[in-house]
Amino acid sequence: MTITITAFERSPDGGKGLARDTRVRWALEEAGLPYEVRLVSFTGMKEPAHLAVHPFGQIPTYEEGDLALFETGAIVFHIAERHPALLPTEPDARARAITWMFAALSSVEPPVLDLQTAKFAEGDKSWAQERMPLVFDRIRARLSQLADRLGDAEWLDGKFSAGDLLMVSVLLRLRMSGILDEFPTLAAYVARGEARPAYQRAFAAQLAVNAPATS
Ligand SMILES: N[C@@H](CCC(=O)N[C@@H](CS)C(=O)NCC(=O)O)C(=O)O
Repeated sequence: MTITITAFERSPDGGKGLARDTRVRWALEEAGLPYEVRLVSFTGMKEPAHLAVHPFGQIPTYEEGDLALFETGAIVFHIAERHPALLPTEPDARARAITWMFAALSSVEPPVLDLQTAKFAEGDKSWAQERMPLVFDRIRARLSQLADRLGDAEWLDGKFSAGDLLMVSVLLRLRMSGILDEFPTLAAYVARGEARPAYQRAFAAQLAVNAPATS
């Protein structure tokens, strides 16, 4: 059955791979599953046809036959459940990998996204600069804990899993801030994720859509 995901018609990041379709593309590439992409505009995302699949009017979505999913955590989990390349089959290792998926999205992504909110949604407020150190401190605190747990390991729990895929995807959003470089083991961890052939294919595919046109 054909898998169709949605992505921005033109991503605001101009092809840096930060839009969340990249993590779904990455999971599909790791699993070796072919997929098609339906591009949607910001207006189209808020129209009934897209809202029927994604109640919050966002990307990405995932459709396969009668199944329609939204939320990258659920989509990556759905892909990973059927592919040992992304989730170990041994029950305890599998449960730990799933724990890292939740950790990426519920414990690490919120402070990371707060930086984006502070810069882009609140940057013009009179109190924005005052709040910024707090935002950075919360990110540093979380990264420090994550770096402690990762130690010198290659991945978070044994072999690469969907937990690493989501964690690397979340951490990539910090690259432009420079804060990742304060944690060399995490920077190296992210670089290992980016070096995976499946990530490279996912990145290239989104770039082909989003790269600024050259004259
Ligand atoms: N928690 C959701 C977040 C989805 C999300 O924020 N998507 C962004 C693109 S990366 C979007 O569609 N933004 C446009 C909008 O919210 O109008 C997920 O992980 O799938």
